[in-house]
This record gives sequence, C-alpha cells and structure tokens, in this order.
Amino acid sequence: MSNLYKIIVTGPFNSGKTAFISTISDIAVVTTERKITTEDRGIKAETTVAMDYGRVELDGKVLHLNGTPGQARFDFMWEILANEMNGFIVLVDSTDPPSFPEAADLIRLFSGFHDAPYLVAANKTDLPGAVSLSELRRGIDPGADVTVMPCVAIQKSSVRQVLLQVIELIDKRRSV
Ligand SMILES: Nc1nc2c(ncn2[C@@H]2O[C@H](COP(=O)(O)OP(=O)(O)O)[C@@H](O)[C@H]2O)c(=O)[nH]1
Ligand SMILES: [Mg+2]
Repeated sequence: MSNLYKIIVTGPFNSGKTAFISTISDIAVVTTERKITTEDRGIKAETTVAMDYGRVELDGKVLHLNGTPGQARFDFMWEILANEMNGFIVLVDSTDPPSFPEAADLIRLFSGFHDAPYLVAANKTDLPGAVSLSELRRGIDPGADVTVMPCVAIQKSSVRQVLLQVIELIDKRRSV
C-alpha cells in the first residue's frame, strides 16, 4: 500500500482552508502556481491555477495537501486535479449557515468528478456562534454514510484528527 496521500482541502470562502493546511504543514505553506495539462483529441490545453500547498508526515505517511482557491472556477481543470487526488476534505464554517449550500455544491462537484473518499469537517467549533453538528449535517445533507466531524483548523491536534480520519477512509478503499 502506498504511503503517499494526495488530499484536496476544499470549502467555501473563509471556511478555514488556508488555516487548516498552515496549522499542520511541515513546510511553510506556499500558494503554488500549478500548471495543469489536459489532452483532448490530440490537442493539448494548459492552464495555471494558484492553490495553497502543504505537506505533512503523519505516522510514516506522507500527505500532500492542496487547498482550492477562494474563488474556485468550476471547470474541467478542477476535474483534472480531482482525478489525481486520493481523498477530499470539505471544510465548512460552522458559524456561517448561509455558506452551507455552497459547501453542498462543492461536495456534489468533487464527488461527481471522481469517486474518492471524503468527509465534512465542521470547522470553527471553538466559536460561540457555531451551530451543532446535527444542524450542520441537516444544512448540508451529505448523505447518512458521510462522516461529519468537528474541527478547529487553528489547532494542530484537531487538524491531525481530521487527517487521520481521511487516511482511514482512503486505506479502507485501497484495501478492497
Ligand atoms: N476561531 C477560529 N478561527 C478560525 C478557524 N479556522 C479558521 N479561522 C479563521 O477564519 C479566517 C478564515 O480562514 P482562512 O483559512 O483564511 O479561510 P479560507 O478562505 O478557507 O482559506 C481566518 O481569520 C482564520 O484565522 C477555527 O477553527 N477557529
Ligand atoms: Mg485561503
């Protein structure tokens, strides 16, 4: 089993994606420009996307974390990125119910591209305005089998918990 995990960290604007990656990354988080190339009927198309990138080693496993940019462009470039990923985390700001529909859209978008394991991280649960996990689940309605877990992206132990959970989902998938 490979010890390399490519994970997308997505979520609405201000949900905590950059904080999540910065808190845990072993390297300084960089906003990288990535060149993405696709080929359709022999014609190569290339574009550059900017995304937060971090890397962390957890229990001997190497995780590459790619945070989607604030204003995600919902086009085929995301599909290409998604296709090389082993799993997704959808971060949601628990204090911002108006952002829940966008989180639901992101779940549909990324899970539609590629059948990779994912979970929903209910972020900012340390703040007084955070709604309960069950309210957040009702607002996003990800399906009964999808894990929704609390998260505080500015706390390393919390980010670690979320990542270990995603690794478990990916390993389960890899072993079947
Ligand atoms: N209290 C608290 N603040 C958070 C948490 N996660 C992110 N933030 C703050 O929320 C704001 C937006 O976070 P950021 O990572 O920039 O969101 P992004 O747009 O998804 O990259 C920043 O001021 C963060 O410090 C959290 O779990 N708890
Ligand atoms: Mg950001």
